[in-house]
Amino acid sequence: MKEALLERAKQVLDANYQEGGFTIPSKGLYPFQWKWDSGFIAIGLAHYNTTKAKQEIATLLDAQWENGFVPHIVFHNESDTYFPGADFHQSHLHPLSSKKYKTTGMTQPPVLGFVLEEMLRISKDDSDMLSFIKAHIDKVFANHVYFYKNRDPHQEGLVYIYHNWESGTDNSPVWDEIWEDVEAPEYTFERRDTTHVDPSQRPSNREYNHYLHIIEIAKSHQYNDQKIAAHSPLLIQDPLFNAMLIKSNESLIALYERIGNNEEKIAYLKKYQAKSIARFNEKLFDETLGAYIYYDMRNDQPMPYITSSSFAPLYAGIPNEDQAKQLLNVLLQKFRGEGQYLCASFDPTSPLYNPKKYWRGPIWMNLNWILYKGLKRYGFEEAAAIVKMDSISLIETSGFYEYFDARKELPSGDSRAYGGNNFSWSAALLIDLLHE
Ligand code: 2M8
Repeated sequence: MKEALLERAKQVLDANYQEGGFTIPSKGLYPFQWKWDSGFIAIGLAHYNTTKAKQEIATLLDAQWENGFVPHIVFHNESDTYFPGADFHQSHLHPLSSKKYKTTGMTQPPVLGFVLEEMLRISKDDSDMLSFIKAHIDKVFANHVYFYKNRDPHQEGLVYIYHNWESGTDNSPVWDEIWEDVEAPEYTFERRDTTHVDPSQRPSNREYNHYLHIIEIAKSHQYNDQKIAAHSPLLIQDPLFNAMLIKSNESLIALYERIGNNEEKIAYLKKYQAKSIARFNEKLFDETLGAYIYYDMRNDQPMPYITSSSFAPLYAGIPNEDQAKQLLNVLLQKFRGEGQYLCASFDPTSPLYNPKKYWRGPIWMNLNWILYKGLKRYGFEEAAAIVKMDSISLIETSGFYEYFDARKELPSGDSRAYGGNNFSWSAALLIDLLHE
């Protein structure tokens, strides 16, 4: 059974592999290279094809900008199955953007540091993987320096995102209150995502107007970070994004220590690591909710929502023992409750929860993988086993979909899995979970 599932997962990844040396998330729906998708994909590939795993990361880093920025999409090829494409984003507006590839001018959660460490773990520390890491780690380090230099205007150790697409959790209900205060123009555009997936499972046109509006603002400032920080209506310290940066800092420190002769970089990372963790706990932990939340820098106020991102700090070792226990309680009570698989992407007890719509409720395998690792880190073995079991059985019974309904009992006729099929990170992370 396990072998057959592994084989199917490899087939999904291999079918999504492209000649340019990267893997698309899903045919038709996402026809380019995405930043954090590539990170998760490389973890799966490392289990059976280290050449491709290394190539996945090398290709992504090849599109790094001269200022250390790593974009969220690399447009290696032309495709008219996706909107907005390279012509809309116009990354060339930024003077330091990649001269080799067209990309977007926004980024995604900084997963690459821990991805490198995972690749080394999976490849059983082989010297070939270590030489690959030696050759690429400075680019990832430069990406962290970019974040601390350009995305942390108050020098807090917490970085901002300026677009909901940077969070990776695109249409989370968390962003609703931002849109309420913004007058986005009605653009004329042709959605392509809704030709691949039922529109009821995707963001609305109104939301797309907001997404495009922020890009237009960023473009009007040539993607200049300082100007974006001054003008973007969305300016958020996101718990997932910052937890990924902190986890990746930790991995870079461990890898540099292993490589040796990198004392200055280690000292830099350690300085930010201590500051970031302290500020994260001070600013983003909500004592009343017992969970990590978001901070709206534009309106200078906390955003008290619990999402699957609220648990990501466990993976980065951010919470103390007491905070970790509070998180576990919230997870088991609100997210598992009586009849839910783990882990819904948005608080199932909230009126804003929608079990079928994209990042407004369904389960996502990358967040489940981060949660599983985090629970293990704190010794919450039972809860970790539930997350692992739920993840495997959802894929086994429904297929390698993009997202899954968390409700154990579904209304008759409802399907369990949605979005793109043969979705790469669902396959890649299942491979990793099956090897655990
Ligand atoms: C989704 O986002 C893209 C925009 O980046 C889209 O909806 O067009 C998100 O789920 C994101 O997290 C993911 O990286 C991307 C590709 O899988 O799709």
